[in-house]
Amino acid sequence: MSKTIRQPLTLATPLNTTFVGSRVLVYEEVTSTNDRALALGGDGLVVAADMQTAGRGRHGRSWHSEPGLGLWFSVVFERPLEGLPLAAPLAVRDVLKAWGEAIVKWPNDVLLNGRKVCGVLVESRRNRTALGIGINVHHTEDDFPFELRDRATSVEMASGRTCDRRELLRDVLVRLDERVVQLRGGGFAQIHAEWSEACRIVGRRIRHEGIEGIVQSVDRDGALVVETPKGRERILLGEIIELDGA
Ligand code: BT5
Repeated sequence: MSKTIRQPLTLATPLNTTFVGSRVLVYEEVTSTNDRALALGGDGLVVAADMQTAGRGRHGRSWHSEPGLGLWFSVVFERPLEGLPLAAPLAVRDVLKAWGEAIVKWPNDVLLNGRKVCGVLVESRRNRTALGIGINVHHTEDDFPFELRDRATSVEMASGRTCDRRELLRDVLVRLDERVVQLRGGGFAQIHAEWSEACRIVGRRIRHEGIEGIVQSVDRDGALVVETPKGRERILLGEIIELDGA
């Protein structure tokens, strides 16, 4: 298993952004970049780390953060901003298009060539929000734990090309900044529509906790509105199984 940190994580060039990256702090090790971001605060602050000892996903799941092999970072927002969990995967997808077939998977994963390459975790404490993004970059299959090997990929695995983490971080922060500017300028509806389209989930038959139905729409919180034999259900959390390829 490769444990070598290939190149220290810094930014490739200064950021020319409006909001994201007002400061950028890079740590060798943190528990979770979201923890550090929420503790420090500062609108637009980016906290990145080579290593997370307790990287996490949603609902208490863990996020595998092999040291030095990925981008593990968080952005701080000091005011609530509706639409962040939708805007972030779109920004990552737009950058990763250059590295393979990048698609957004409901609710906020990004897949590269059909496997998960990125996860997004938005957490808030009072008015402060941390937008956490994890992107696998240098991993080979052996760098993932056994149970993830058939579901996860990295930018280099998917593309077969060498990727500079520093450049990828810069590209993602720049794209993210554009999306944040769009959201702050009243662009929620547009981002919601784009994200909803990108998830390709409307019209599909799904199963969730024993209930089956057809997805009618995705509401403003990102929840699926599903028509089931027992009426309309709203699914915001948990795993869904897609039952057809429509
Ligand atoms: C996510 O949760 O996908 C959100 C992951 C967010 C990670 C970032 S890293 C920076 C910041 N700091 C943190 O502590 N977190 C954020 P969820 O949808 O719940 O998916 C978690 C599931 O993805 C796990 O249960 C595994 O099945 C799978 N998984 C874990 N690590 C993975 C990895 N590195 N690549 C692909 N899949 C992974």
